Amino acid sequence: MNHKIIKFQIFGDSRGSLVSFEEKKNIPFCIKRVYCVYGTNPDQERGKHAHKELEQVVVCVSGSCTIILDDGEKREAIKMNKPNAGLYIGKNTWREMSNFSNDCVLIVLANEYYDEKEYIRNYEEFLNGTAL
Ligand code: T46
Repeated sequence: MNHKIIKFQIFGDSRGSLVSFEEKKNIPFCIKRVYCVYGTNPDQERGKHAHKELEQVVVCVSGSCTIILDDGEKREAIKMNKPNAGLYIGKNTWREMSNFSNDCVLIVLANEYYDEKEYIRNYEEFLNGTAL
C-alpha cells in the first residue's frame, strides 16, 4: 500500500512539546500547500476520494480521528491521535476519515496546490483506475 507512518522527533521540556516539519527532511517532498481540518462534527465523515498524483502528510495535532486507506485491494484503518506521527498518503489511495473527536485538528502538508480536477471522488472510477 502507498502509505506509511513518519515519526517526528518531539522537542519537549518543562514548557511543553514541539514538533517540526521540514521539506525533504522529515517530509519526503517539497511542501507547496498546508491546510488545516478542524471543527468536524463527530457524526460526520470526510474524504471519500483519492488523488491522481498528489502526495500528502496528515498530522493529528489535537484530538483523534480514524483514517481508512484503500488501495483497491486492501483496506487499513489508522487511528490518528499523535502530533509526532504523520501519515504519508501517496497517489491513488482512497481515504475515508471518521470518528472525529470534538477537538480534532489535522494539519495536512501537500506537494501540490489545490486542484479539484486532480480528485477522484467516485469509488467505482477509483477501482477501475487501479485495475488498469
Ligand atoms: C484530503 C483530506 C485529508 C480548497 O479550496 N483548498 C484546499 O486546499 C482544500 C484541501 C480544500 N478546498 C475546498 C474544496 C471543498 O470545497 O474545501 C472544501 C472541502 O474540501 P474536501 O471536501 O475535499 O475536504 P476533505 O476533508 O474531505 O478532504 C481534505 C482534502 O481535500 C483531501 O485532499 O486528502 O482532506
